[in-house]
Amino acid sequence: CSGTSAASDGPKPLDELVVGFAQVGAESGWRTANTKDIQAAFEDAGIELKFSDAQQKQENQIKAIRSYIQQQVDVIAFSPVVETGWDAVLNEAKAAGIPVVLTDRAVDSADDSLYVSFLGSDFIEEGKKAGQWVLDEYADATEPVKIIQLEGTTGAAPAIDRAEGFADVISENPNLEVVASQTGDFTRAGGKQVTEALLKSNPDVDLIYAHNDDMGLGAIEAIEAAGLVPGKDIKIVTVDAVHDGMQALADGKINFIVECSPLLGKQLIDIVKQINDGETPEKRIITDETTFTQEQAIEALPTRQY
Ligand code: GZL
Repeated sequence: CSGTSAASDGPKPLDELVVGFAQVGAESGWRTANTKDIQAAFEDAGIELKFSDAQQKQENQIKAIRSYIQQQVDVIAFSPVVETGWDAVLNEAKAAGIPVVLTDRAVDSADDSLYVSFLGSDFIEEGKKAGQWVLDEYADATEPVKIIQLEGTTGAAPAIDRAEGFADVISENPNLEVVASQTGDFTRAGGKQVTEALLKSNPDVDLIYAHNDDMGLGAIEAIEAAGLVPGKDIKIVTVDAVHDGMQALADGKINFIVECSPLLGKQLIDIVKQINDGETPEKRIITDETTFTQEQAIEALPTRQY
């Protein structure tokens, strides 16, 4: 029974619905929180979820989507590890009449009929919020402010957009200069390795902008191994606001975090129900999120869900 049955035979009982989800991997605290939230939401809704972990490899996600098409699931949802290379498999899902929902990350496809809805953050906005904090922090700087950027996975929407938003805002102050920018692949180990290398070639760096908390946490390890004090000798700004990042912020090792909510499960269930009821979900659903200073992290930590 393919996805078109909802349109032709009316809604299915929820306990007959099957959704295939192709997850990126388990590369960061954000990703594990996202997976847990999605699995819990399907559990609560009584809707069957077939789940795959692609270990951050696009070919594994494509394989998983093809297998969901073979199994004729009612809906396919996934977080594209990178923006490009999806048209072929998404056209196969379309030909099979199976609606596709993008969660978290975007595809760059020109044909937006290939997915029903895109649920996730505005990553450019996140980059701008990080840039604004840096602009404010160094508003009175008379000397050049040297910045290292730890990029997310090469080609991933959050990496591309967080870099774009950040660069856009800091360009307002010519003193602010990104002296080095390299991918740490959104992982703690990647953040540590890249920071170790870049500190050697840029020993006088003032600030590290990491596209996620995990790479920022790796940078903290590298900074401390170099005998420097994170948050003081080298300031750190990150994105996500997962528990370990918020703890480092509360401890003063990170200076500012832009939140990126992984809690997409309930909204994904709403989209699946709308599709099942033959309704048309909103094409773009942007998640609500905020930012945290040290004081706000100390305040928020005790009640954080993840
Ligand atoms: C953002 C998400 C990113 C997180 C990282 O929505 O795609 O991937 O910022 C995660 O922590 O690895």
